[in-house]
Amino acid sequence: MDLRNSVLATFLSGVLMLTTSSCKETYPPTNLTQHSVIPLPASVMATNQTFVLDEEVSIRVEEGDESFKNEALRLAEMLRNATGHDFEVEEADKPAWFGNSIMIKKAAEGQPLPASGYVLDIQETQLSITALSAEGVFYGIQTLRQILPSQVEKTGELQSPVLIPTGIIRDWPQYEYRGMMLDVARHFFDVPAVKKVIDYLALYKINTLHLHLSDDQGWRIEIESWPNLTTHGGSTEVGGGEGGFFTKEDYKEIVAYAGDKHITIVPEIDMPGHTNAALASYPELNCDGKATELYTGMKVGFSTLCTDKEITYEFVNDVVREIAEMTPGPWFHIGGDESHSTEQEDYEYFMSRAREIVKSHGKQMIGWDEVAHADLDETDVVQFWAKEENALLGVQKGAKLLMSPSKHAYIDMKYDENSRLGLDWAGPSEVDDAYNWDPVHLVEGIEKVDILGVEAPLWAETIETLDDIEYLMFPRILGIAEIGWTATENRRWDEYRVRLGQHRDRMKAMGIDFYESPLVPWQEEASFFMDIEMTGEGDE
Ligand code: TNX
Repeated sequence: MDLRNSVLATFLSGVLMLTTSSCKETYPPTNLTQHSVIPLPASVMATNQTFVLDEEVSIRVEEGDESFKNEALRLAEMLRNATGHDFEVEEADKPAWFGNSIMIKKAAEGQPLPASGYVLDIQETQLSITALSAEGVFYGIQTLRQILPSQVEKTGELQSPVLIPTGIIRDWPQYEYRGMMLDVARHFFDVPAVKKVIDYLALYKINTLHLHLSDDQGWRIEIESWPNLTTHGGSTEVGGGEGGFFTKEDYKEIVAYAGDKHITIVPEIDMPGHTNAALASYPELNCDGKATELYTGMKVGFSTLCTDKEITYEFVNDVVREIAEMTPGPWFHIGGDESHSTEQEDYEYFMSRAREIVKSHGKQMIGWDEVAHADLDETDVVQFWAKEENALLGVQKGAKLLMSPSKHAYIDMKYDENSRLGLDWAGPSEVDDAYNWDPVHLVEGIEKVDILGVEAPLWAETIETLDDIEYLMFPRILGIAEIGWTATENRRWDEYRVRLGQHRDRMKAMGIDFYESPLVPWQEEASFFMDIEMTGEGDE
């Protein structure tokens, strides 16, 4: 840290202030409220000065808490990758003597800040992220990341110094569960693809990834006590491709990778319907004792486990036990949708028993909304996708709701009739359809306290590659992220679409193949972070 740089920094902010006040037409003021952060933060206050982020910035974290230190290291690594400069993390609770500092701080207990909230306080010589938990710091870093130019998403392309507008962002989420579901059963997606999805979700503060691990067309998770599930049941997919599956090591790798980014994995084994891959792998799971053929079509509702055989419950117990053992998160999803070939009475009996099995392995059950007909209590979660009366019934039994209304939240739907991928039974679903809804107002009679959160399911009948995932996910997933995070009264489509339009360069920088919806005013990102050259050009 030398005096020269500190003087340069002070000089630069001086020049910036002069130019912004003297030639407003040429340069926008450094106004933090002109950010385009998604999801929209709870409050943003601008103080119209500049923090200079250059190679001399010292990243500091208070001694003592490893999880906070990890977040500081993460920030240093992000800046190192982007600029090529070697940022170090220092353990100190005071800013540096010379030069500017970024401080990662633990909020004092009793601060009026929710556990996963953060305060990003940008002053002229000091930028701090304060939170009660490492998760909160992580979200503060994601906000800072979006305030930086999109080159931050690339290796070695961020030119320093970067001028950051000063101000204070106080922010916290509305809902505890902000999720996406990836169907790896209809088509299989491998570990690198799932990790990419996790990377994407993290930037928008989504904290849950639900993996749909089994369906008629494929079983995708190794179960040691029932090995044919994957060797046979995992060997194909929609259209007849070769399928695939996660070994236990793969699954653990995904769980750990997600956990590092404060994302919880929710495993789903869909039952008693959507089970043809299992029924083809083990004859004893069928009522007639005969294995079915593998299935590579796109129909639903034709398969069922045999609900009155005891072996079925041994099977469910083994599967839930082996997966629960590898899953640190609190939830286990047991499907329960579209069991059209199971008698209603058998369905209710089966789902109630499967739920008990989930509980016996220390997890809370999630089920698609039909599960509301089984025994439920306040520890269970009903995932609303189709029937309002099921959502209400679930709430009457004390369960919480996870909102995935198919008309709005199903990101496997086509955007319009010309979309190159997607289904259309609940759509089409343009970017405004995916944004313009409120979890509380979908079902008459439910209240915010009944709702655990929101989730956007990406079913995979029509998608086969990471590019395909990106096309259906982006940009709709940003809207879902905002619905889960930002208070309804602060959300407006007209304002959101402009902010979203400014994410074009960032998505491109990340290499995302997104759908350029005609409803969004796509544009170059605004540069309230002017660099030196621009400041120079501003002189008249
Ligand atoms: C309905 S939504 C399903 C899935 C399909 C999806 C296609 C739900 C709980 N079940 O099995 O993949 O539609 O959009």
